[in-house]
Amino acid sequence: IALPSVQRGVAPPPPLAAVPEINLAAATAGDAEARSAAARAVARACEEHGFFKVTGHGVPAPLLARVEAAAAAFFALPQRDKERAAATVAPPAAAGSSFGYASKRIGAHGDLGWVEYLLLGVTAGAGAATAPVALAGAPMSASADAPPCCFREVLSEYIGAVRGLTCRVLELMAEGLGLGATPDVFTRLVLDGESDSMLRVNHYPPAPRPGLTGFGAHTDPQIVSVLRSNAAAGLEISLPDGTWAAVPSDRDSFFVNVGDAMQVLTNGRFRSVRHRVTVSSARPRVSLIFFGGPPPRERLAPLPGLVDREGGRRRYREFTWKEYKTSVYRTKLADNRLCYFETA
Ligand code: GA4
Repeated sequence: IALPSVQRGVAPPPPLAAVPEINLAAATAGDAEARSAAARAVARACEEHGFFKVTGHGVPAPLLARVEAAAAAFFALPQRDKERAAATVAPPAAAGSSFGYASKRIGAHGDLGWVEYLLLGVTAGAGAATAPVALAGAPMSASADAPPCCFREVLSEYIGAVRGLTCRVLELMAEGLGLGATPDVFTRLVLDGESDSMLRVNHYPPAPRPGLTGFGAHTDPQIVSVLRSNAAAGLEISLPDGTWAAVPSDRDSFFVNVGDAMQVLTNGRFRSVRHRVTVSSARPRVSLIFFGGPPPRERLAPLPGLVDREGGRRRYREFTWKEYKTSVYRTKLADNRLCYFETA
């Protein structure tokens, strides 16, 4: 496989001056005033950047350490073992998704990155944020004595925790939008038994030369994405003026991206943020991203309460998540996928 495109001679973007930051512990344990201030801050970050950082998240540090170690152990396996693990995965839960292990190839239309990854479907665990989750696409066991013997279990535990965190963030988003009367307007989609949510485990090996594209610029199709990485840098976001900013890594925090579906539901008020990963670091980057997605049958359209405030102009037509996914899997990574769903 040819190397992904290199941004030769281009200076790395400057670090994001002020990463919007939300302390979830302070927002949820504090008084009503602290909570509504946090909800407003979340809404502002989603409007301006479509991106913010979450501290005080409550996901135990030992769990983060275990999942990171298990991921590193999996990616350290011989290539043939990783590929064998990919061949033994459960069938994809949602049409269009490509679950399992892959190296360098992203999607089905020729996108390449300096990355290897596991893509897993989160297929069950309806009802409560704490309900156990099942995985589609997780390696059963790469080899008898290899570390992934417990990989599934630790990933399930991690997903349970990160999904709970995602729901608390989604509740703050609803409140920040003035939808406090229906706090579950977004969480119900992610907690649905048929929710098309996913976990992506990325490993960016040290780059053979600096400035290599690990994961090219794109927006995430889902409602929201919640990322955690080790201390290696690489994540960059596109600012409203089109320039890029590097996001300093922080292994003690989570980063939240607004996705395309959320941009639609909010009638464009929240921005689906373009982002990418550049591998310049000498040390490997490991990141885990939980993508909160709706059930395939779910009809998505701008929420009436938000359209009214804009004089009734609906910026997107109604479509099902299944329809959107089908469309997404026809596009290349960098493409604008929402334009086909805009109203005239
Ligand atoms: C980007 C966000 C998620 O990682 C993902 C990606 C998916 C894939 O890797 O299979 C896509 C990409 C993502 C958007 C456009 C299509 C589909 C690769 C690609 C070229 C799992 C997702 O849902 O969309």
